[in-house]
Amino acid sequence: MNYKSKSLLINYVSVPELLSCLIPDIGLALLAGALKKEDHLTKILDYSTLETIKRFCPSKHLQEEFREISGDLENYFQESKFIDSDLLNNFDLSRYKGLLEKEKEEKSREIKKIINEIDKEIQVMKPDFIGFKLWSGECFIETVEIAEEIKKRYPNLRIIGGGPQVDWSQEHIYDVTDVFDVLAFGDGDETIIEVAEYCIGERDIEIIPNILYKKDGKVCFNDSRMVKDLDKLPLPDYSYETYPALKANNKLKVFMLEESRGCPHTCNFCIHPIKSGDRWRIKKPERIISEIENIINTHNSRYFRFSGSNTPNLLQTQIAQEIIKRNIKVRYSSFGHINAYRNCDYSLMRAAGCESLLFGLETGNYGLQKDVINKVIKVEDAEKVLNDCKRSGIKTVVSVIYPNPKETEETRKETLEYLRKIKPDGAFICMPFIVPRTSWFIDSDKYGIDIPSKEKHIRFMMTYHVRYNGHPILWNFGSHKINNLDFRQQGLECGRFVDDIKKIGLATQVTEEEMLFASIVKEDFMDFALKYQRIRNNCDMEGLEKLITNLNENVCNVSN
Ligand code: B12
Ligand code: SF4
Repeated sequence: MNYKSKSLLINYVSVPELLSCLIPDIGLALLAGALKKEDHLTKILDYSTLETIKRFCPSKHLQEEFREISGDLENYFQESKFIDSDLLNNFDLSRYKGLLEKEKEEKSREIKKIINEIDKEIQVMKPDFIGFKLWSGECFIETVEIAEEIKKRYPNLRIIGGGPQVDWSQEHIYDVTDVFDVLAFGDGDETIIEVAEYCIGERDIEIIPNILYKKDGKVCFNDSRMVKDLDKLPLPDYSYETYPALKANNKLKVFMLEESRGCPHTCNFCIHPIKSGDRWRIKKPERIISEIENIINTHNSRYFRFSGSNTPNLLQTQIAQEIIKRNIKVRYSSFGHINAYRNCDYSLMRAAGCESLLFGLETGNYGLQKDVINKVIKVEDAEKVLNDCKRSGIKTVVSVIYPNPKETEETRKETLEYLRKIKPDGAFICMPFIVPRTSWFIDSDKYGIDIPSKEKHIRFMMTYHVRYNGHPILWNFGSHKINNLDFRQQGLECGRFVDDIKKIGLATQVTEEEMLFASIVKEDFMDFALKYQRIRNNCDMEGLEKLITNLNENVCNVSN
């Protein structure tokens, strides 16, 4: 077969921390589907795998050193224990940072090997371009390191970056590196075809939508364009030929299911409507079901997580109706919005296989909801939705930001009271992220967010690494202040709030997808989450392989 172009698409996330990082990457699978449909050859090299976790596992000696100083702080969230204030106040931060440096040295040896592996792929395929998915966190710096070395070895090979980091940071990526010939933001499905044509000299760069690039030292932005009809998109390509990491148990065989893009709400902290549009674009339920059937037929998996940030309630109902009509046995989890979900038919959704839902609350205080978050959710509405879910057997997680800008002792108490009243199965507490291009970033002064240098803050957000399971004191530090609290104090406050959540008897830091994973092996979700944490903290690679194998062996089963 004569292909128009050849490419490698790379997903590198450094050390995949969450179990959900092993879910196959729908973004790259979609790009591969689009390329293949137009006769462009492509292959996905996904390093977010079990193999990568194993190869980045710190040496025994380093593991012991970490354990010695972090102790209980490492698996703080899911344990029901509380952290002694002496441990926090006396925490040896500089020694901890020293250990992180040592960890970096160990990792850099593996990164060199990864570069050589990519090099071998290049020699075999001789691609016209390489596309990197760019995330934020330490993985961004490492991806840049990989891309720069590849560029050094193959100066004429075009290197493209795309994905969430570009949505956040846009032209600021060029302050860090010039390695990317093109950066793609927003929807990539149509852009990737035009980028491929550009890379083989068949399209002018000026007319490709959703990209930025450098010309004569200046950054040029092209127009943005969203995919109008999601139903017309090719199916994501999860074939072993295109996506070899899916072989064996290197990835988790739970799949993302794209039902919608965009969100009509404009919460002040959220990038989603900026990236994907401030109105919903939805797929027809029949099309969604055909994607489900495709996964069942090719990978024998019946477990899905919807990828939309705010799945419309009507679509939820229609998907459930269609699943029941066709008698397809599946389990799935999704995000939802309490205000829109007040009258959902939860019994129907449960009967269709809905296992768990995550609702963004952010705060229980009306003033903060209105002035800081821009999402007002009445306690009685939340109570009704969560009770309805409970009665139907659907588990719920509510996410809360703490400390919010303008947070006070009073608002803190109100949020706790609110949570006590609505009793979700889990509460997920996040520190506030001040994401570039959002209202919290642009109008920071209005919210009492003190960002000494916006340039520096963007740089910080590019590499910000959340250690999801460790106490926030272990997270890396920005220079911005919220309510006059520096970053370390925000971390301590967040930890104090998590302690209070535990005291009111709620499970913390468990996600709706972990609830879905636990249902595959019919375990209590908290036991499952804790087991995963212990395995990771003990670097028990055998245990991890067993856990993933067990999940993958059971994704074909759905029982009541
Ligand atoms: C579902 C989800 C996940 C799933 C991902 C499942 C999967 N592997 O596909 C899970 C739970 C694993 C996950 C994990 C993480 N996530 Co997440 N996630 C999301 C969420 C809710 C939806 C993403 C999605 O599926 N979108 C739909 C698909 C189709 O879009 P897409 O993947 O972005 O790809 C499109 C474009 O971006 C573009 N594109 C993507 N890559 C490339 C590459 C090239 C070359 C080109 C041209 C185009 C292109 O084309 C694609 C098709 O249109 C978003 C929030 C949101 N609604 O966007 C956060 C979000 C993307 N996640 C975020 C983060 C930080 C993470 C983590 C890094 C967290 C962590 N520190 O561990 C991890 C790492 C991811 C990993 N693979 O290991 C951030 C991204 C921030 C950033 N700037 O990087 C977001 C925006 C949430 C937030 N905090 O605001 N995530
Ligand atoms: S937080 Fe949720 S509801 Fe608010 S804008 Fe983002 S996606 Fe929409």
